[in-house]
Amino acid sequence: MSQRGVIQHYQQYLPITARTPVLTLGEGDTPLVRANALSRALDCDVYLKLEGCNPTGSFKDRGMVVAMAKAAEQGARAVICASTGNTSASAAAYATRAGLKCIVLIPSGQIARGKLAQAFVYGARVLAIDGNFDRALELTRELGEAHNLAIVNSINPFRLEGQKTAAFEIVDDLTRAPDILALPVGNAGNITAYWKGFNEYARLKNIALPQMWGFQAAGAAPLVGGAPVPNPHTIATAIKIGNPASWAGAIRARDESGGLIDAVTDEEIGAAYAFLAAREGIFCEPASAASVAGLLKKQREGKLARGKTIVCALTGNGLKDPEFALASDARIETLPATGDALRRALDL
Ligand code: AN7
Repeated sequence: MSQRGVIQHYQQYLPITARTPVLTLGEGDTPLVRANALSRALDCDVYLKLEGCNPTGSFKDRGMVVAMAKAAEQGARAVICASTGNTSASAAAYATRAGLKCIVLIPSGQIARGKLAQAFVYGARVLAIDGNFDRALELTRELGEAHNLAIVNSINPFRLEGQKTAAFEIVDDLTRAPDILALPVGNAGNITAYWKGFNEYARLKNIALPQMWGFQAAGAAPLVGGAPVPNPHTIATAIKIGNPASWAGAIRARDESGGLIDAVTDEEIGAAYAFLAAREGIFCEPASAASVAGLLKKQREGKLARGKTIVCALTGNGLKDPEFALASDARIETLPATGDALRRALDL
């Protein structure tokens, strides 16, 4: 039993009591891998935090395990969440683990297929609404409060408590904080949680704090524009969010760290996604590539100094969204089943 999971590993830093069930699916302890090609491209020392290696394939599992354990501890009968996909996959898995019913509200037709498959297979009640994520979150708040359902979106503070552990792991691996932590920003729970984690660890371990660099998709960039976006649009469906719940937390992380929140276009996201897969051997989902797209943009603008130590949070696994992968570059050659045909095709 090598895998302890977030609750057991980090209980001293989490609001865990003797009555909290020690749930785990083996979340956390994800790889921090050096990105050699990206380091050369940026003239920096760049590492990728592979959050797609979590049990349901995204960073959400770190916070979900804590939120679900607390919901079980507090005697919830069911949990509810709104989701652009990853939260629903994680909630469905951990609810099953905790023996709770799970209700998921998703924007109809706007969820990557892999995530939808997960929510169904883990046994959640999946309801698609004729509206976007922001509306689904409003409805989640309404139903959760009125009917005593535990809300497991990142407005649940236990989610952020669990998610902050990614910052701890990065500091433990590097023996310091990076100069810059780059990540995609949607509902802004993750940037808020990372900043909390770095600050707590800084007090305990006397380390310097990183700058927080958050990146939103250009068609869904309320934090960059300074106002909610009523009809957000982007290929990166995970971060297609127009009115982030943790707005204030994101602004605080940006300002207190001397960092920035900027926008990247869908084209820039697609290029970074392809770069990571073809040059680094790392398959993340489109939203995750926004962090790398942002770094490449800043470097082009001359706003990234050389020699920095950078960690990019790659928040979700590329297998979540096979349609995006195949739509962008599907060139499958079909050949006769003979050695000669293969030799001709391969110039052997
Ligand atoms: C891969 O699943 O909001 O800024 O409902 O799935 O903490 O919202 C997902 C968000 C980045 C943004 N990368 O994180 C949901 C959901 C991936 C994501 C984000 C999400 P936040």
